[in-house]
Amino acid sequence: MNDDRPAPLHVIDSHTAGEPTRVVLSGFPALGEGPLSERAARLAREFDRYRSAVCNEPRGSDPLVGALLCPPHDPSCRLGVIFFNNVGCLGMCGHGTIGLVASLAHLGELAPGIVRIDTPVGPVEAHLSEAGEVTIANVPSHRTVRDLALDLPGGGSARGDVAWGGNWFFLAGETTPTVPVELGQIEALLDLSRRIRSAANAAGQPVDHVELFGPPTVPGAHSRNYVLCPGGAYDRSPCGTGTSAKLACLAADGVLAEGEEWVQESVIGSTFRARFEWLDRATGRIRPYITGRAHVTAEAKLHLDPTDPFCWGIRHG
Ligand code: PYC
Repeated sequence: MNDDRPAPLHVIDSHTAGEPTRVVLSGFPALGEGPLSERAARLAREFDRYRSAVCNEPRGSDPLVGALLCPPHDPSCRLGVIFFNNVGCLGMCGHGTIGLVASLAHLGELAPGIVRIDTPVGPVEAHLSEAGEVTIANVPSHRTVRDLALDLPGGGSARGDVAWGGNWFFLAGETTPTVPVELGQIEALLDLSRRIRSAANAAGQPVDHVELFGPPTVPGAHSRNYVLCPGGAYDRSPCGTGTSAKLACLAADGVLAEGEEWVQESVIGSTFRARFEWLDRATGRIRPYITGRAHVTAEAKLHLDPTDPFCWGIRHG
């Protein structure tokens, strides 16, 4: 055994409504103390290769979200977590929080009940039911721009809202071209959503995710979405932070009442149940509640062999 070999990373994998999460339980370099936002910045500055080793091929895949378990900074929290993906760190991750709670329950480290979790964008609360469902009380969410018109690079246009749900979203209404939110249209959805994100960023909007909508196909669902993630993958789940941003827009438009249920279907046909409570009607700030279920798929040690040319993952860009 080579003595220079970094310690293996102990991970547990799950999927939430089809979207994968890999919780890193141990082996990651220590990020020190302080707010999780500062620790995420340190991760990106000094240990980005570990993020890539966890999420990118050959060990990971484009849609995979890593969840580094760490001590909380906020004293009201029992756990801390930093989420990351194939290209960098995320603020919050709804499906990832559901995956984290289900994974810790699987390991016998969490019992049904409420757990507060610190994240780089503020604390969230998760409730694990006896039946294994997880409900997240997400960070305060709000819409910042209504009905923004965008001319897209390469032609076409889009109108939609910009909202915060723990990450920044452009939620498209009308688009030209119009692409059906169907699995058979993934390439066209990817092309359209990438061009929307470029146009939103060029217009000075801090958008990292793009959400397109279509009619639901699952009984009881209100809408079906397609969500472009920062690294070019699409979310297999209905996206917890994206559904939070959607709730903020529905609340601001007066289309959904406080406490009323919204069932969001994903492009693969999985669902989250959602509702909100008002935090401040004047500024449009809401507290979103997102309910879903995760299933554990694997527990593993990731080996980091410095003689492996792809030890630190096949990087994007
Ligand atoms: O569920 O919030 C979410 C999420 C963000 C990126 C992928 N999933």
